[in-house]
Amino acid sequence: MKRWMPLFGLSLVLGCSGPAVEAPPQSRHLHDREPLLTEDQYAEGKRRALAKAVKAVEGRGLVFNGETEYVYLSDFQFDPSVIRFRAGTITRVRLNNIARVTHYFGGEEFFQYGAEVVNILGTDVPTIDHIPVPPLSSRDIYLYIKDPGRYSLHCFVPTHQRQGMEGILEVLPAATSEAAASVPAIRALWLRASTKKGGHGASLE
Ligand SMILES: [Cu+2]
Repeated sequence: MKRWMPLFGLSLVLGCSGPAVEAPPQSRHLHDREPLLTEDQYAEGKRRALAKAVKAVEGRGLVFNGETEYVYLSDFQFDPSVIRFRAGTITRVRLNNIARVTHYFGGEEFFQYGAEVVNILGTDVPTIDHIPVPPLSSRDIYLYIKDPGRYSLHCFVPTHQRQGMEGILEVLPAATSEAAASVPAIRALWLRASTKKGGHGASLE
């Protein structure tokens, strides 16, 4: 047994440099633009969103009180392939992998600008750009939703993506006038974008 140990160590090293498609990717930052708000503003927004989304219930402890999106991962698609979120909320995403291989949920831009993982209610999700979902299993992730926009959703495995495992993660502007007023930068961006497309921004009033 002992004489196999160096070989085992070598295979670990080689494994890291080889085409290890199942390894979770590292977080990568694109720096195409600045986030819309400051770190303090995101922290304050997250604090308020958490206060709304997590409630203490007599006899049940903490329970989640927000929206849940259900996403099915299979060979090779996301269902639904377009998932919408509301800025300024904590949203639970229940990922169900119905395939016999690991698939991944996420995208670089989405996790740079659109959302941030928050580990609450017993979850332990790494802050990486693509979240692995093991075969035939489910996992919940809780996201603090940030900058509005349309972000690419894709599986981390390039061959899966090429076979159709991609979609859109769309972050809509904060919904209520109260929330919109609390994030003027987001509201202004939305109004500017809407005006360009033909003035639908008025519906926010
Ligand atoms: Cu996949």
